[in-house]
Amino acid sequence: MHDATPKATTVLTHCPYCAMQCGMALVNDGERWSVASRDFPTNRGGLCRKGWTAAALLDAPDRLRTPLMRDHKGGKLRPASWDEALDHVVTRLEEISERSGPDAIGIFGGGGLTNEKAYMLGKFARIGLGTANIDYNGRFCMASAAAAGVKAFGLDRGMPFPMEDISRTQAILTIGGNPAETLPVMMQYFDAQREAGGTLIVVDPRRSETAKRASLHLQLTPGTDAALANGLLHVAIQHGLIDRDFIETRTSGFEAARRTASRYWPDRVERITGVPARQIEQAAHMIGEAETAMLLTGRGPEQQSQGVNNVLSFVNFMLALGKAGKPHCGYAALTGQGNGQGGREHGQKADQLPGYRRIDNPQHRDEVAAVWGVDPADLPKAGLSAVELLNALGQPGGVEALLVMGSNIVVAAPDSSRLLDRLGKLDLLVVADMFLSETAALADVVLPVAQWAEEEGTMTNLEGRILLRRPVRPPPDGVRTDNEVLKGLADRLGKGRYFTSDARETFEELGRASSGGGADYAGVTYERIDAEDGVFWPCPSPGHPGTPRLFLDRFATEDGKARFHAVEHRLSAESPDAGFPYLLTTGRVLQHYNSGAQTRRVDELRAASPEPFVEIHSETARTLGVGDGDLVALTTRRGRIVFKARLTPDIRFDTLFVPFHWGAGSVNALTNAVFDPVSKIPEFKICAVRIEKVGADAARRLNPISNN
Ligand SMILES: Nc1nc2c(c(=O)[nH]1)N[C@H]1C(S)=C(S)[C@@H](COP(=O)(O)OP(=O)(O)OC[C@H]3O[C@@H](n4cnc5c(=O)[nH]c(N)nc54)[C@H](O)[C@@H]3O)O[C@H]1N2
Ligand SMILES: Nc1nc2c(c(=O)[nH]1)N[C@H]1C(S)=C(S)[C@@H](COP(=O)(O)OP(=O)(O)OC[C@H]3O[C@@H](n4cnc5c(=O)[nH]c(N)nc54)[C@H](O)[C@@H]3O)O[C@H]1N2
Ligand code: SF4
Ligand SMILES: [Mo]
Repeated sequence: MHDATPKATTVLTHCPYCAMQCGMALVNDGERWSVASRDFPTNRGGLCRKGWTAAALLDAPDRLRTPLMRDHKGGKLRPASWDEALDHVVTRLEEISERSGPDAIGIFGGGGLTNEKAYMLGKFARIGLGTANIDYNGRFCMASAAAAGVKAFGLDRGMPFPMEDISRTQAILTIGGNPAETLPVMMQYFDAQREAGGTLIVVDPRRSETAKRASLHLQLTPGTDAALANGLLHVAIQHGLIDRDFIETRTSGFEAARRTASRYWPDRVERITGVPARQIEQAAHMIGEAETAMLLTGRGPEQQSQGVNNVLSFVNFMLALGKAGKPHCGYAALTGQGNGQGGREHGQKADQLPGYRRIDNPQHRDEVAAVWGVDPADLPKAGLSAVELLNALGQPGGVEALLVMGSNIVVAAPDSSRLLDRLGKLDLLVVADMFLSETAALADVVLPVAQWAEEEGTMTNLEGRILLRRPVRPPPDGVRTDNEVLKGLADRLGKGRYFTSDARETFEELGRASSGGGADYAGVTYERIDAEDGVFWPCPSPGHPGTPRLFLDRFATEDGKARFHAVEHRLSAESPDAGFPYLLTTGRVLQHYNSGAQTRRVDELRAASPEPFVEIHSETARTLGVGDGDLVALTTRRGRIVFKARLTPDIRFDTLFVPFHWGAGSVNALTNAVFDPVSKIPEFKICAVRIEKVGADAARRLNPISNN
């Protein structure tokens, strides 16, 4: 442990960033906060570079400390008092609601919010404002995996087993996930698995940091995941690797999946995916012959217009092998955001009420209305999903006011130039953030809120383990918590009696509201979380131990069986053509987190990774006359942005990769907002693109969002 001076204060809490939610200690030496290691069962003392440097956020010089307002469109943001800002917001919201109905008000939440905030935000939308239109950035993130999990297993918990099980499985199949950069501290379990003789197969168009550690890397063409999965299933059936007993007793729907897979023989799959037939056979055998095996998916296959089907097709393969619902076997989606798991359970989704209840289910409506003390008939219906909501901004009959809490949509949403236009047409944009993010900078009203270590609250990590974040200090003067903001608005709307800003009270209420639902928190208290190093849901009563492992006896479907789904390979929305001959895919680097609003404010991270770039294969670059560090313009049907070229042998010849963490030159000016019909996730991972070398002048003209 840390050798703190006697005067030092130490607070045990968790990292502000990803779904690992690594345990950390924050130490104050009397002057500044710094991060120290904490032995917690998930990260076991480990932190990645983002975690180690997180304390810099607390002292960030450009931290917002007062509400800001604009007196008229196009005017400058000026400081305002909380009363002035909240009064103004409520006056405008009431006008808009009166004129156009409550659904003209939209709310956009985030998977980084604590459970208490996500829950309150959903409640605020439904009974504070009466709007149906609330959704959140998890729609960009876990939506496909979640929908597939419900379809196949009847319940979506990203990882249905504790993370440590990864080290105990013989074979791992990772599809389009790069945990070596995105969940770095988890790699200790992969390393232990490999040291115990296990194998790792990685499916990714790039030889990512994770793929570099793999026993086998299948470097597929972006957007061909379902073809590859069908190919694996085809081989498994042909070569007698499947588990007939498991299929018979624990699954349904195999026959249709088998028929579909019969058309995906390895040579054909090689032609579609670019993965050699021999490697497909090898992979099927490595997983099929292992005693135990796991499937892990990241955003690669999920953030596609076929995202749900892509996941289902790989789940088919695992089910056929009997590698699910058994110890050290199963499917996990690698959840992304800090509270990406809890944030998708408690009602900030357009179609959802707390505890994974559905807003279109009469019984679920009754149950939640009873806890809230309202008439179920007064609860709105399902609203617009994230992309649909953003598409409706400023449109006739659409959404006229938007409250954003926990997302930097200008950087993170697809087809962002179109979004910028529509944001400009809103009557009212309100953003709650601790920094003047690119989105906050466009707002009519900016509300400065507390950071992660300045308030209490729970987060549910990627294993479904509920954790407690402890404050190290109260928020600075002039700053309020998100739930104080919601309470302040609710008071002014005459709905204050339904709301509290107290985190513990909120968590108790959440426990009641989730009771009996799929994600049941009723038996969890802050004290238990503290004493037990986290509690796994479902935990329906105080005496219940929590549920580290799901599905061991039965799946959560009505008949207890997991379901196969016959899935065909379909083309993504755009394929390369003469005008746009390459595939553009997007993702992450280790040093930055999501839109970068936080990590770009940490000097060490900014120095380590200062600007956006495009990864291009060295051979492709050579044919284009592009050298390492040259400026290139990428053009898609939606926009044109200049990047620095980074030459690498580790990407396919036909594919370009750009991380999305920067405001200036956000790659999302290029991405396609088309979405999956079931999950409504946008196709961040695939569009057609042209690349050409340009000079420095062009760079200045072509990047629309100013730097931040
Ligand atoms: N350092 C860091 N860590 C993070 C985050 C961060 O921003 N930075 N964000 C967090 C969040 S919110 C999330 S959701 C997770 C995301 O975690 P990951 O899913 O691991 O991250 P990505 O980089 O988005 O995508 C993973 C891989 O998908 C590959 N890929 C691209 N197209 C395809 C395709 O068509 N098929 C397949 N199979 N693969 C493809 C990419 O090459 C990339 O290596 O990370 C979390 N952790
Ligand atoms: N091209 C491309 N685009 C992508 C992706 C991709 O792979 N490619 N991935 C998508 C995915 S998976 C995700 S999750 C999104 C993430 O992208 P965003 O939704 O932008 O998420 P963050 O950057 O984490 O932004 C959170 C914002 O909320 C603020 N914030 C943090 N904590 C709190 C809090 O407690 N309260 C309030 N009020 N504010 C807070 C931060 O300062 C920041 O401004 O991006 C999506 N966009
Ligand atoms: S792995 Fe995630 S939670 Fe852990 S230190 Fe890094 S960013 Fe923080
Ligand atoms: Mo995400």
